[in-house]
Order: sequence, then C-alpha cells, then structure tokens
Amino acid sequence: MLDTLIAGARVVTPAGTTTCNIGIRDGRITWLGEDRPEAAEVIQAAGLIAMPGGIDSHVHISQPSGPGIEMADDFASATRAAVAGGNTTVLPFCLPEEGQTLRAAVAAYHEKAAGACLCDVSFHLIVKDTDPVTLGQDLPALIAAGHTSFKVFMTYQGLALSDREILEVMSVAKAQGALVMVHAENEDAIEFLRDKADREGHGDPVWHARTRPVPVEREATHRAITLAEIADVPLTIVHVSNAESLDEIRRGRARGAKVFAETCPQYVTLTADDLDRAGFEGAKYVCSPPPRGREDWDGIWAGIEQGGFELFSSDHCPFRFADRAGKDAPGARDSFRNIPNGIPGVETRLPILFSEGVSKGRISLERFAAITSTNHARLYGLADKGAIMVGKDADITLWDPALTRPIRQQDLHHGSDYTPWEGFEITGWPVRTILRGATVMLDGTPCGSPTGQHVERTAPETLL
Ligand code: DUC
Ligand code: ZN
Ligand code: ZN
Ligand code: ZN
Repeated sequence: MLDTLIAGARVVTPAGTTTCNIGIRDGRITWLGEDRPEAAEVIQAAGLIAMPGGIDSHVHISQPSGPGIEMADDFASATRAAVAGGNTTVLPFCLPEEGQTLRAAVAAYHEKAAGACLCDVSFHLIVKDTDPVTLGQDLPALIAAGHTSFKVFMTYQGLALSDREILEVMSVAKAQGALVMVHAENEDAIEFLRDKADREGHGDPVWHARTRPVPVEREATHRAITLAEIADVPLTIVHVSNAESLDEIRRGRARGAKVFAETCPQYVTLTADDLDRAGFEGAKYVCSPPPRGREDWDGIWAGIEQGGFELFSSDHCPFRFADRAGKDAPGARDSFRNIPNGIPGVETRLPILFSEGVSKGRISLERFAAITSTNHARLYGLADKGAIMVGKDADITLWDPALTRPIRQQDLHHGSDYTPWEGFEITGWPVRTILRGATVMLDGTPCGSPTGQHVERTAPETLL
C-alpha cells in the first residue's frame, strides 16, 4: 500500500505534462499513472499543477558579511521561507570567516544547519584563498566529500581572485571534477568608478548601480569564459543581469565552451530606478549585479524563453532594512559603498516566474520546471531530485494557477523586514510543498518539524 496518493493534478514531468496520480512510499515516488492504487492518505489535487519541488541553487544564509553586519536569515527562517515559496531544496554557500579554513567553515555550516531546516540543504563552497593547503588539500577533500561546486568572485576586496588565481582554482576543479561558478564583475573598473563618484560627492544608493554598469559585467563575463576555455573546464556564470553579458555567453558556447547561465527575478522585474527611490528606500534594492533598465528585461526574457539560461535562482541574500546590522549600517546613508549588498528572494522567486512567465504565456510549464528545479539537480549533482519520476524523492509542489494575490511583506516568512516586490501582483501560487512525501507547507503556511536533511551530491552531470 502507498503512503500517499496525489490525485488528479496536472503533473509536469520531463516527458511532458499529463493529468495523472502520483504514488508515494517511504519518501519516494513509486507510482505514476491513471489508476488509483490504495493509499493511507489521498491528497485531492484536481485543478492544481504538480511541479517538481523548487531547487534554489543560489542562496546565502548566515554568511559572514563584514564587521557588525548580519544576514537576516538563519537556516530555520530561510528554509521556512523557502518551503512557503514552493522550494524543497536550497543550496547556500560556505564562506570562511576571516582566518578560518574552508574545511572548518564547511563543518561549521553543517552544524548550523543540522536540525534547523524545513527543506533539504546542500552546500556550495566559496573559494577566496588560494594557498597550498586550500587548493592542495582542503578543496580536493571537500570535492571528494560531495561539495562538487564552488563560487569564485571577480569583485569585492578580500574575495576577488586575480585571473591567475582563478586559473589555479579552475585547474583543481578540472582535476577533481567540480563545477566552477563565477561572479563576473570587473573589480578594478568598479573601484575606478567608485573613486570618481566619491570625488564628485555621489553617495546615494543609485550610485551603486551607476558604478557597476553593464560593461563591467560584460567584460568580466567574457574574461571568465576565456579563463575556463584556457583551463578546459565548464563553468556557470551566476546572476546574469543583461543581454550583452548573455551575448558573451552565447559567443562562448558557439566557440565550444561549456558555459551555463543563471538569471534571477530581479533582472526581469526591477530596474536601477528602484535604487533611486526617495530617501534611503533605494537601499532596499542594492544587489550585485544591480538591476538594469526595462530595455534589458526583454533580452533576459528571451534567454529564459529560448534556453539561453539553464538556471533561474533567487540569489537570496537578505538584510533587514531598518537595522544598523543591515541596510542601515554605519555610513550607509552617506555612501552606497557601506550598504550591505543583496536582497531577499527565496520565497518569491517561484511565484514571480510562474506569474510573469507561465501565467502571462511567456514560458511553458515544462520550461518552468526545468529552470527552477530539474536543471539545478542535474548541474549540481542532486541525483535523487529535480523531477517527478518513479524512483526520485517525492519532492513535489502543488500550484494553484488561478490564485491571485499580491506579494506582501506581512505574508512572508523570511527574516528580512521588507520585500523588494511589495504589492507585486501574482497569478499562480504554490499551495502545498511536499518534502520526501511529507507536507511542509499548506496554503502558504509552513508546517511540521524541521525534517530537512543535508543532501550528499554526486558529480555535476555535465562532468560525467
Ligand atoms: N553576489 C551574490 O551572489 N549575492 C549577493 C551579493 C553578491 O555580490
Ligand atoms: Zn556538506
Ligand atoms: Zn555573486
Ligand atoms: Zn549570490
């Protein structure tokens, strides 16, 4: 007998979408078909859409963010928000504290997450040190232990690696079988523009966007791909914000480079003008790369619709607004340099794409499933996840495509005190999130105890 039968939903599978029943036993999908085998529990889902549970492969949780600055979410609140937004797995980054080894950082993150999570979790690494112990011992050991992806930065003092260092890191990825993710912005160009803005007395939040213009990202995107070609490794360019950078990715692919691309809701719904809102409101929208102009949305949508992007993630990086440990950090009102960088989004990523993409007819249900779940599982080695198929984990989100209501901070579950999408109208909300067979969100409310697990990963599919 089955534990659970989900009856009558339109089920989105890699083979297409059909109305059928989903059978679950011991946390796995064991049956898909039109018959109704006996089950201890039946979830009536006629009129709903069954999607693979969302996998958000780009979130930041409890990451060190500088002296006195604190992220708004711990693992409990971030995963509560994640399941409310239809996700069943999140992939945060392990960033070592000052003086901490990468290995120690990974152990500390595991400890922080243990027993706290409502959804499953697996960690990417951030490589900021390139000393012989990190590259020769820690990184290979961590890759072997299933941390098969890591991010490098081309911007931020203290994080940015030189081209030479990126090549050294890429060669470890090549030897050990890991996927490199790159934050592509040219640090020298940004510093040049920021110094100029300082001299001219520009401190308002909008200058964050003005000192990180498109060429800063486009050039670094080209350089990251070039370095990957030299090192002969695949790579993911994360949080692509504009069409010119996507064109660099297309050109790289045409040369034969294996480049994967990720974009985020902010690059099709927000603009640099949001950073120019009155008073200090613009700080709510400070993230990197910054939102661009409305004209850039079309290019990003074209990539989402036509396959230019494999991944649609949130880049959830939450800070509280009315908080000296958040956006209102000391000096932040004087200079955009001091505004913590990032916006909350793990809870709103899927509804925004469903509403703007599926409900408005821009993308199919299958494409939605691919770029919000299936491709994340394949690229980052989550072998049991990312599809409604017999044998996979029963990570399933039920969607009501007709449910219409706006995004409102008061309804959200994240630790931040604002959402950049306050009042944004959504048609199509997740109404039930199921993690390995157990309901963890019902009608917008997270429920149950924290049963989220740390997931071991295999090699990224692209490397197999
Ligand atoms: N990069 C991210 O990926 N997230 C937040 C800030 C940043 O620069
Ligand atoms: Zn781990
Ligand atoms: Zn980044
Ligand atoms: Zn990020």
